[in-house]
Amino acid sequence: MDKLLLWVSVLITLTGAFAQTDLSGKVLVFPRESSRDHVSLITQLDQPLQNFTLCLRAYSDLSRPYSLFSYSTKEKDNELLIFKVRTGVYNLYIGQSEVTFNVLEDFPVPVHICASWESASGIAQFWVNGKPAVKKGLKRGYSVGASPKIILGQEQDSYGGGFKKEQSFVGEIGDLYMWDSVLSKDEIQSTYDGFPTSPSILNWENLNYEINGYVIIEPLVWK
Ligand SMILES: *[C@@H]1O[C@H](CO)[C@@H](O)[C@H](O)[C@H]1NC(C)=O
Ligand SMILES: [Ca+2]
Repeated sequence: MDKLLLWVSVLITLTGAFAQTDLSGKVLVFPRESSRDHVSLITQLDQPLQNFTLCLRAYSDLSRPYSLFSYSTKEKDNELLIFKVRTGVYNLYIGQSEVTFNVLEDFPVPVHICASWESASGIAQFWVNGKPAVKKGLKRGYSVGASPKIILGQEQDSYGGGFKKEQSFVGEIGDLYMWDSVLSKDEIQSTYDGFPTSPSILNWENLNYEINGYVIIEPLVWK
């Protein structure tokens, strides 16, 4: 590689690594169905996770199944996946296993979703609009793998790829936060109210991301 090219690629790498953006009051709009459009969320996660909580807001009028949050590792494509099956039915995958949560939900309305999991007990919790679904359990003693590819807008069937149009997300996503601990009921409530407590893995107010294809940042108008 010639010197100029090398410097340009170093610069792009540095810019990519340190571009932290405050997206508060904004959403990512996925305006069309495709097998390509997506957003990669970049985070330093070099240790496996024993506990986590993930929260986000979403607004979609899709009635088919779709991915809300796709976290894959080199070993497992569904290492951590939130997949909406249909109105009122969500699947949470950990390490390729899944549990189903049934919630009371209208269609189409904006939702605030939180999912948490604790390795020691295997207990998974799912909250929709601040209300808890029945607790489930899976993958007790497991650790969620490190160095993930985290993708919004598409469901990964391989590390950073393997997208299917029929599982893509069309709609708006905002206020995404992820912690390396299980949040309490009060912490879930304050996140739902718009006051998240110090997220450690992903922070919508300080987000490192990369847009691929047709995804637009717009004001949040439905909260
Ligand atoms: C995960 O949660 C368990 C139980 O709450 C706790 O004992 C453990 O220290 C936590 N692990 C990490 C790495 O924070
Ligand atoms: Ca998959």
